[in-house]
Amino acid sequence: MQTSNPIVGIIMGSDSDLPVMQDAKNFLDSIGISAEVTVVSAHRTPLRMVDYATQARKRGLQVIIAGAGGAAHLPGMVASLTSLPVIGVPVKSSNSIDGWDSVLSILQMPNGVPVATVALNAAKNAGILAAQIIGSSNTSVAEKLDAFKANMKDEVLEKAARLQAKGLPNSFDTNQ
Ligand code: RP5
Repeated sequence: MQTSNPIVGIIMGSDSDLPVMQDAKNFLDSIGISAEVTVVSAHRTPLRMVDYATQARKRGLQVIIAGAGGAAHLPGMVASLTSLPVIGVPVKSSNSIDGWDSVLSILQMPNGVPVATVALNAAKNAGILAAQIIGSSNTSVAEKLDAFKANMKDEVLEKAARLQAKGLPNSFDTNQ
């Protein structure tokens, strides 16, 4: 399927990362941000990685979300090749020891080459953060993010009300 004028690039080291990375695409779809999705491997296709990162800005991308597992060098290497913001998603993959390897490979970048690293497998947060970056200069996206946050607040208040309805003590809400 062709995505018209994608402004977010979602890349991952292998198609085995897709079950995690799909959450980023789903969130961006839900607020109407066009995103493309493909496989780019730092180790298996290094020249494709260089091409993707160096062409990203002129192709119209504004943010790159990169997910990988194990020796997860894709986000950091892409960040070294572009001045676009790069959000890294550590994936607990078949070649991960316990997930810490993926987290630390993406998190511990040297000064000068930041990667905004989300939690293990937290691709939805990567999608939200990408939208927030775009929303900093796009009012329509910002309004959708405000609605998303307001909805989260309502959900939490409903959860609190459900606990209270079970008779659990909650003097905080009772006394508001
Ligand atoms: C990493 O190796 C990929 O990002 C993936 O998380 C992991 C396993 O890849 P496959 O062996 O499933 O292709 O580079």
